[in-house]
Amino acid sequence: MAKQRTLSIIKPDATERNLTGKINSIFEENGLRIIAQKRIHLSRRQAEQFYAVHKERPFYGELVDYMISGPVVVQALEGENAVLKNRELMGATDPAKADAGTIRKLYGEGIERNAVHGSDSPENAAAEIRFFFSDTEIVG
Ligand code: IDP
Ligand code: MG
Repeated sequence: MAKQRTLSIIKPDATERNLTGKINSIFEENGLRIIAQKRIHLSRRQAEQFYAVHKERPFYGELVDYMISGPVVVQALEGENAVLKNRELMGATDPAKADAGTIRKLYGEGIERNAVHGSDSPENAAAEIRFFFSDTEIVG
């Protein structure tokens, strides 16, 4: 399988607890290369746009509030089968249901404060990477 890219976000609950390095180590030790990265504070509008797919879900408002409650680290990851690989490393949305050793099992605090975001398909990955990064900010 060819190299693939995916969008990852280290969420406010994780940056608050200074877990960026530990989470990045998991990516790097498992064949994902961080080819773009920046620490930013999302605006409400950015968070609303990014999660627009969840607009009708009951947790949408809270999710947006949470995502703008502190800094996040947005990053593009590259590697073999990167989208699925990252989803495997992340674990299930609810940390209580995530497999042992996954990022969410290790570091998630709850179903909302679950430490990381990862794209769920190659198509969404491309759109999400474009949402945060220009071509010159991505160095593979
Ligand atoms: P994913 O991040 O595993 O792809 P999604 O269903 O796409 O999960 O949900 C996006 C984010 O919304 C989750 O990562 C989590 O932060 C939050 N979320 C999902 N389901 C719930 C819920 O039932 N209650 C509160 N927050 C939720
Ligand atoms: Mg999702």
